[in-house]
Amino acid sequence: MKMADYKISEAIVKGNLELCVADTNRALTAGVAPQEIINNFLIKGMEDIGQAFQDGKAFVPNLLMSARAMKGSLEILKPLLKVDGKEQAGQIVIGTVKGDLHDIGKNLVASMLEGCGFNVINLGVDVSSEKFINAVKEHNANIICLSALLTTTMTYMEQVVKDLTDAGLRDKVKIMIGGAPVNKEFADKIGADGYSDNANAAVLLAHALLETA
Ligand code: B12
Repeated sequence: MKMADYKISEAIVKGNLELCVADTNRALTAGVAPQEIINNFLIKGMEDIGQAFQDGKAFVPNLLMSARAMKGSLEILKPLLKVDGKEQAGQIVIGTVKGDLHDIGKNLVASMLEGCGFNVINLGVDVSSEKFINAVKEHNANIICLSALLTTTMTYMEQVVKDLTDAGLRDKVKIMIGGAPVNKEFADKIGADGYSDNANAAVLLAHALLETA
């Protein structure tokens, strides 16, 4: 069976949960690695539907259906990604910043991190700086992940960095940011430790930051 024979990405683009789940199981049975399914099919499917949306060929309900299909597949893969017998890779607090309700990408990042051995505390959307800080303290987090999809809310990330510093926590926690409007320059400008534009790279970044921590 060739990789191209699996219709997982297409199922995501079409928002077809049943096909997505069935083909994920088919690929697993044939011995395709879970990580490979995520990298080659899930991320590609979400990228394709995102592009279709940008081009005006898909609409918000399509995106939500796609995310639902992608999640169906991810639920099957997540337990298989768990690192057996090893210690948790780290404690991560993640959330979409205050004023922002976008959570599809953030949840994708959270699931990938969780699947790759991190203990993830997902605070949801519209998360205030205070809530982030309390969660970092409560869970003794080594990484905090901030997501924003709006140019009007990305600026709040700077506030979170500042408040973490004022709370004396800046040296204890690495800060990762992401979301469509942010980039490396912005991450550097606000004093974050890293940025990535996709869920897969977010996992690599988290590992890299903790090894150097
Ligand atoms: C779906 C969507 C919605 C849904 C959100 C549903 C949900 N549950 O998330 C709904 C309909 C609710 C919505 C509402 C609004 N939206 Co909207 N929305 C989108 C849309 C179409 C897709 C976003 C998405 O899910 N992409 C797919 C995911 C997989 O990609 P992603 O989020 O970028 O995440 C990836 C990376 O960025 C990265 N990543 C993300 N977070 C993080 C975090 C970390 C730490 C790391 C390392 C990486 C990382 O990894 C992810 C996975 O690969 C975008 C358009 C677009 N193309 O981005 C507009 C968009 C973001 N929305 C926009 C707007 C304006 C709004 C509204 C203000 C519209 C309105 N007038 O009501 C409201 C705001 C509501 C609010 N207060 O938040 C604008 C923003 C413009 C701007 N520059 O500020 C966009 C760009 C559309 C546009 N072209 O105008 N929206």
